[in-house]
Amino acid sequence: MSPASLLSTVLVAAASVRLAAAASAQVFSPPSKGPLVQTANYTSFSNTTLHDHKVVKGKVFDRIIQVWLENTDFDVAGSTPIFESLSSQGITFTNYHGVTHPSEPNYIASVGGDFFGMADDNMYHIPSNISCVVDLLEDRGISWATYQENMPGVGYYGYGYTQANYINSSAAAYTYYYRKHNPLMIYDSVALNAERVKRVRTFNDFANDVVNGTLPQWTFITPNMVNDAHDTTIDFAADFLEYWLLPLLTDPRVNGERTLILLTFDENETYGIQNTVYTIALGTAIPVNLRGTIDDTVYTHYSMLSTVQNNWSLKSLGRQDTNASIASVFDFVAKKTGHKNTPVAANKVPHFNLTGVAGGPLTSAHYVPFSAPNILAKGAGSGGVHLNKGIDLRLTEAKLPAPVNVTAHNTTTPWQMSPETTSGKKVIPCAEAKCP
Ligand SMILES: *[C@@H]1O[C@H](CO)[C@@H](O)[C@H](O)[C@H]1NC(C)=O
Ligand SMILES: *[C@@H]1O[C@H](CO)[C@@H](O)[C@H](O)[C@H]1NC(C)=O
Ligand SMILES: *[C@@H]1O[C@H](CO)[C@@H](O)[C@H](O)[C@H]1NC(C)=O
Ligand SMILES: *[C@@H]1O[C@H](CO)[C@@H](O)[C@H](O)[C@H]1NC(C)=O
Ligand SMILES: *[C@@H]1O[C@H](CO)[C@@H](O)[C@H](O)[C@H]1NC(C)=O
Ligand SMILES: *[C@@H]1O[C@H](CO)[C@@H](O)[C@H](O)[C@H]1NC(C)=O
Ligand SMILES: *[C@@H]1O[C@H](CO)[C@@H](O)[C@H](O)[C@H]1NC(C)=O
Ligand SMILES: *[C@@H]1O[C@H](CO)[C@@H](O)[C@H](O)[C@H]1NC(C)=O
Ligand SMILES: *[C@@H]1O[C@H](CO)[C@@H](O)[C@H](O)[C@H]1NC(C)=O
Ligand SMILES: CC(=O)N[C@H]1CO[C@H](CO)[C@@H](O)[C@@H]1O
Ligand SMILES: CC(=O)N[C@H]1CO[C@H](CO)[C@@H](O)[C@@H]1O
Repeated sequence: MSPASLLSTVLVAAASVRLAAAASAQVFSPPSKGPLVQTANYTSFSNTTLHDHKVVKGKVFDRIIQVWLENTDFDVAGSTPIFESLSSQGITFTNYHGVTHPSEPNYIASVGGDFFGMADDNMYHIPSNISCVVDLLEDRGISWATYQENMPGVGYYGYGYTQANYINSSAAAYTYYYRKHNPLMIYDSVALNAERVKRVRTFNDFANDVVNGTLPQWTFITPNMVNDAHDTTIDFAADFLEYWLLPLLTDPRVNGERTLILLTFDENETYGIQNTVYTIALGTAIPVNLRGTIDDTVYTHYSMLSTVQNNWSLKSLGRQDTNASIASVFDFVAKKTGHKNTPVAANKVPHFNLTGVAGGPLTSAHYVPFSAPNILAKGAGSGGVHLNKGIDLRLTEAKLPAPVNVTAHNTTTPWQMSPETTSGKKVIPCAEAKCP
């Protein structure tokens, strides 16, 4: 079947799903006069900009912007007109996967190379000796930032933020921002570092940075809980993209030369099936002859890491970012850099619709301490495995103890913090050295 007819078959199949979901929807309303205009709907105004004027040239792109939407099945996104239109301007990845369920572990995996067993959306932190993409980027002097819509101020640490409902001022206050969608804030190496945390920014800061010409080379963008489709529908998110993304696509301060823009979803909405999410690679970095095409290479959120490593010859994290079968470099990049991906047969694609079965440091049911990165791993960049200060290389995967259910001892993993859940139950983390 030709790529085009394949896509339209997929689209027709999903139309009914969309209609069913639309009934009780909130209606999109723009939070500001435009994506580059500051607004009181975002709580604090920005009066600082970054000062990132240096551009470290990559092999294929000089800037990457990830925009993450929420919980939508592949077919549902694909049958929404704006996605069809964006697909015609870029490359649609038809075999791109979230790495587990629910949201938070997917976000932390995309910047840290693992979800560390996490199987819920609770409040966690990850110790400073565990590296993430920021360590790799700073190694090579590549500027970075994350922009979180409705986060109330730069480097806000809290679990969520509830404010006046800007869409309907007579409705109850609304929680537009959640930390679970702000992955870098969960890594202590960022959150507890006074310089780095200034790069965990709001959408008002985004406006200020773009207007001042200082949008960094690596950016991660999280729209708020209604605009990203989490609390709403794909049609709502489509209206948001029309308001926010479309004007930026024609703005050279955002989509300037050699810019790659990735529009993706954290996870598929239906847990009982494979976790494929609709992902489009857009931007001036996409070769003209590939616009409007489909790429069916097996990718995951780990591909976001391996592709960046490959482009800028970065070190790796020595985790799943170096697992060749699930961290393929985007094909249009690999073709130019000469990187060889490991092909995965259609019947060998792992199931990524996991629900709480993996052991790791961020799960109370199967708690295991953090392991050191695999220092022998070979990533898609050059150079070795990055090691943060304080990492104990003796703690290899093989030497870790068997998983323990610390819940049975009335504690949680040491890396969980209050609030444990929305039920407000108090959290008592076990002290790491003494965890059962
Ligand atoms: C806040 O959002 C509402 C809803 O879209 C809009 O009517 C209002 O103009 C916005 N406020 C500002 C200052 O942009
Ligand atoms: C800058 O913004 C911060 C946060 O909104 C505010 O606390 C501070 O007073 C502002 N400073 C100036 C000079 O406006
Ligand atoms: C994701 O969800 C959709 C439901 O629309 C389902 O048809 C699909 O099989 C799931 N996974 C893939 C492969 O998109
Ligand atoms: C706004 O919220 C109020 C209070 O919940 C509700 O009665 C009203 O229907 C809402 N308006 C719209 C346009 O949804
Ligand atoms: C994951 O998806 C596969 C393929 O659709 C299905 O067979 C399996 O039962 C699903 N697993 C879970 C935990 O839902
Ligand atoms: C690589 O990923 C596959 C699929 O998730 C997994 O089965 C395998 O254990 C991983 N390999 C390593 C070395 O972690
Ligand atoms: C990471 O640091 C913590 C202290 O914050 C320590 O307990 C742990 O053993 C270290 N883990 C590794 C893998 O180095
Ligand atoms: C862990 O312990 C809790 C409390 O005893 C229990 O409810 C839960 O089923 C256990 N989980 C696993 C995976 O053993
Ligand atoms: C955990 O708490 C329950 C209920 O308070 C109690 O019955 C149980 O003995 C406690 N378990 C441990 C290991 O302390
Ligand atoms: C901190 C800073 O330089 N901000 C500037 C960003 O751009 C706007 C509009 O040009 C200026 O008003 C700010 O001073
Ligand atoms: C071939 C090429 O452009 N390589 C560049 C990739 O990125 C690094 C930055 O880490 C540059 O130093 C290389 O020159």
